[in-house]
Amino acid sequence: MTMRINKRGRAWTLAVFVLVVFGALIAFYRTPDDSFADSKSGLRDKVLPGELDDYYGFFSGGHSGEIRIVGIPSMRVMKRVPVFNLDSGSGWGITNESKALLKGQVVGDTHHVQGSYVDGTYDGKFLWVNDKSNNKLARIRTDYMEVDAIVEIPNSQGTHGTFPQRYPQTDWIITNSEFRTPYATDLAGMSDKANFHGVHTITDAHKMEVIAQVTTSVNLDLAATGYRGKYSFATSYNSEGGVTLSEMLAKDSDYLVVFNWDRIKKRLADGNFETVNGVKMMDGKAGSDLTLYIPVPKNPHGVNISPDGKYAIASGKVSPTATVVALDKLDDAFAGKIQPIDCVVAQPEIGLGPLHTTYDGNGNAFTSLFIDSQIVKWNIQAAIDGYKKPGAKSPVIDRLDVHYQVGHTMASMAETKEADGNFLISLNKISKDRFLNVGPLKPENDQLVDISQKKMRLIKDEPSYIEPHDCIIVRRDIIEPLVKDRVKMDEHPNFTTENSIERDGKKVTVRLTANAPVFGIQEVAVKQGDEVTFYVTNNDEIPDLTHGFAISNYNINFVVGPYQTKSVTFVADKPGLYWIYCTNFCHALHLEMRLRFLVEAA
Ligand code: CUK
Ligand code: CUA
Ligand code: CA
Repeated sequence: MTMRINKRGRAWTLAVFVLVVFGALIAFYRTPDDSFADSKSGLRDKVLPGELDDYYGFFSGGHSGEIRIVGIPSMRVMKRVPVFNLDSGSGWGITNESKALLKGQVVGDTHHVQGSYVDGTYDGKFLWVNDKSNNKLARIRTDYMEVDAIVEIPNSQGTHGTFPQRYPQTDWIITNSEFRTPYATDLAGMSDKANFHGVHTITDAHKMEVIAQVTTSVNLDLAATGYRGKYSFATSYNSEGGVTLSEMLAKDSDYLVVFNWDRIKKRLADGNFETVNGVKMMDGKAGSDLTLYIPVPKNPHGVNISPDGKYAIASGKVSPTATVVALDKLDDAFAGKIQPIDCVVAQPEIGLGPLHTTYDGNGNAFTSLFIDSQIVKWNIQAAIDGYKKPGAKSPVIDRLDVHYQVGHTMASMAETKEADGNFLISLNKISKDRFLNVGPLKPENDQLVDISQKKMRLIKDEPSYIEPHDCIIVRRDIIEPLVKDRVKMDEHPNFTTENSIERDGKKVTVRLTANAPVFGIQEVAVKQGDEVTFYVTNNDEIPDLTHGFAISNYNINFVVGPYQTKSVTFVADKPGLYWIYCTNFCHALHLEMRLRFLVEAA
């Protein structure tokens, strides 16, 4: 009997021992990305049903042509804002108002969303985003979260990097042309690579008109502006002036190009420029007093300014380094007192495929490593202290595996002087095994990371539709008070509170109110071949009460928000009766909200 109890006791002890050891091993091998537990830092990383997020994330949508508004930390997509694309959900690209901005465009490639600044931080009023495919820049007003202006950037292809002026406020926006092109249109001119140029374009942020362009012989890729309103920046990976991959990789070093705004302004004031295709053009090629060419190792990609305004950090891409440029040396370099290379104050080795750098506001940089699939956290001052000191300690503090192949990374408020070091987004190009298989085209993986502690902690995986390149993370208190529930009704010159049908020859104009659950007119009769314009005003003031307007078989479908007016013009070319109906579920009698459109055969 005693024997058996002892045996049983020993078995229990052994079992408990094995469990403890196992538990300890599991705890030991738990990498930060296994941890979905609550933050130890006190950072709120969960948003429960009914709660609101702390930040607005504005994400570019890549070749979907749109931008997206994402709540952070929940990563919930709140809204897709169509920009350069056609959007059936809102009717962007269908209505006269959006067509006037799009000018026939139905595709776009948005890479970089940026916000408007006052004194080095966001004022929350506007966003800008580039279109790399059709060389345009769009502005979004944040009160309605709609595009209100689009400007074409002439003489530029691969219009890629874009950044607003940060100080004293956003009056200028710069854009870079990644693809060098010639002005010539004859075969000999287009074939001569010596004619190819990059352009750094300055656009008036208020008027949305191009002010001037500075040309370079090298290509210009990512963009940044300083915190003093004096300089803008472009990385160049094609200092070779090559047109093939091998040519563009020939040299070991390319450039960070710096543009001097005081000197550009003086040239404008003096009339010291050429006019090319209607644009004031200045030569900023090597040797020009407008530009400074700082050598950086092999085919650099991103350039980001630290929130204290002291440093520009260019990521090496083909080189495993980040290059730290001290901005307080630029004045001397432009004055010829020091060489461009003397502005480089550190060049730490950080890992393979550095693309973009973001900041926590505490002196640390976080760089995305495309090839290593990591975010690497490193200390800027440590890198400067160890520069060119053999045996110096690595400035790297932490590495976080991300899944997989990260492009941009962005921390909360990191592109402002108010960088707060709370959250970081890793925009990963490949999601591979992280989500259900949905066919050959997989989602991207946008990962949310807690950077409030020494070690980074992965909080969340979020699949996303193609293909956010970049984002900014803006504190809620900056944006939320500006966002409106309804538009100003008289903002549209043809808003209507009355209903009418007018005919002028073959032109028919219908003014139509929409009040849940009725349209103000029940029947509109026209003749085949008439040119018909509908102005539709939503007269409901209740927030969120949106009406739709679709004409059966006429390829017309759009929505109008509270107090909003939109219009559409088309030729009534198909005879018959076509029901016009509300597409947006607005009322218990939403389905009954419709009218007859009669087209009498010619
Ligand atoms: S580029 Cu895409 S990952 Cu267009 Cu900002 Cu670097
Ligand atoms: Cu109006 Cu549905
Ligand atoms: Ca190169």
